[in-house]
Amino acid sequence: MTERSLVIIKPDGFARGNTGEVLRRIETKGYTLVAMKILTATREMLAAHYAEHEGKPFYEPLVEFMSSGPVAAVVIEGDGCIKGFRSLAGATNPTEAAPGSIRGDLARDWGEKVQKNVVHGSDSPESAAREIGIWFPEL
Ligand code: DAT
Ligand code: MG
Repeated sequence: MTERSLVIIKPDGFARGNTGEVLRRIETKGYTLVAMKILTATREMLAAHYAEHEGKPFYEPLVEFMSSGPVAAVVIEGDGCIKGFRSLAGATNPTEAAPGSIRGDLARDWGEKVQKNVVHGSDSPESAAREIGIWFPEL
């Protein structure tokens, strides 16, 4: 079924100039770019986006990190793209992410309280709809 996913090139990836590389992998895979913007997220947006993680030890460092600089937010489209992008992204922990995946190739552990892993990708159709509403209310 054709679906959409929210992808974010996080502040670490954006600052290191990885946006083009991530977009290249998405396009090479065959997914379509539907909308894209560069912005610095507010704490309010991130509180909504990461509501499921509130109270966890990495929550505050995560919100701090995600609001620390510009990100590229992208809506992608294609059959199975939610699961497909999660596969392109690789495991959450960049040390465990397989070589060949975005996180496996472009990210590493820096010994901080939050794992900086270059990209976000929605994890279900429900999350995708909710997250696209936060980042692209105009869609
Ligand atoms: P994902 O981004 O793979 O969906 P998640 O939703 O569980 O992972 O967590 C959101 C982000 O928070 C994740 O990309 C990196 C950070 N994070 C998750 N678990 C962590 C942990 N145990 N320690 C440090 N940072 C963590
Ligand atoms: Mg997640």
